[in-house]
Amino acid sequence: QDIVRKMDAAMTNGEFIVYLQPKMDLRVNSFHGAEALVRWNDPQKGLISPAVFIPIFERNRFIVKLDLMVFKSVCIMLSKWIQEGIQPLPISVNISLITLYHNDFLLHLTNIINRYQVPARLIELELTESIVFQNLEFVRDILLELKRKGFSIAIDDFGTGYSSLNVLQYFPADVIKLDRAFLMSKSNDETGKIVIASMVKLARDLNMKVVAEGVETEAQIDFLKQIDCEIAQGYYFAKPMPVAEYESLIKST
Ligand code: G
Ligand code: G
Ligand code: MN
Ligand code: NA
Repeated sequence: QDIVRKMDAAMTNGEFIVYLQPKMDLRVNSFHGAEALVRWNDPQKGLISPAVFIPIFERNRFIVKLDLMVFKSVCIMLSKWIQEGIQPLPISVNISLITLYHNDFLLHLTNIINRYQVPARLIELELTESIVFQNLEFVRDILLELKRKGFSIAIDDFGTGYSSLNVLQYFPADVIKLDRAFLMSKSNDETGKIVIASMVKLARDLNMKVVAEGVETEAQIDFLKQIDCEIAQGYYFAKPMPVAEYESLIKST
């Protein structure tokens, strides 16, 4: 448990930093909100990508603390914007399956939003698609409870796993996020385009929003607009950036 003590120290030292990546509303060509993505600023190694440390933290369960820290940072940010009279756009937070299963998860979230007086509707919780294959009913109940509290639910990495369309029917999601690999593999040929277009239509018919992830090219944007996909996120618009940079970006528009 030496490593966990080291992680605790890193957290106390403020080594975990929240970046934001904007999401764009393609219909009106304006900001739709942002996704919070954590980075580890290690004093020796510099900025470390979550792709490296999240899997480790999922194994040693430090992820529960980290997800809650990110959630709290986002609440502090939103509450500051509200106090400054800035109309805040929603922010999404990634929640690992381990965190979702933690006994006091709901209690912690409720305590934090109450403490910072943040309306739950400004927060979207992103859960990766694979969660939906384990303990179906248990997960569904938690999601329903989160929705009752006002949070939005997004299914992240959609299209990567073995998701069936059943997932969309059974899980009370508000948003599906089409995985970047899915967009890349499908948007280049006619059959792939039909698959994406049908998925977007299905989601819309089920009253869900669709966010296309990993959008890098103008051609992808044109295609997404053509099939009425409303929201896009990706390097084409902006990479994940420090909070101050995001603030000045949204203030300048
Ligand atoms: O930021 P980047 O694109 O490198 O993120 C890599 C992966 O890490 C993504 O799958 C993302 O969902 C995950 N990730 C980023 N921040 C968090 C976080 O705060 N909590 C969890 N559980 N996952 C995160
Ligand atoms: O799993 P999740 O969707 O949370 O992962 C988000 C990850 O995708 C982050 O690591 C982020 O930096 C990365 N990302 C975001 N936009 C793009 C993009 O346009 N291209 C590529 N290659 N990666 C992206
Ligand atoms: Mn995500
Ligand atoms: Na994704």
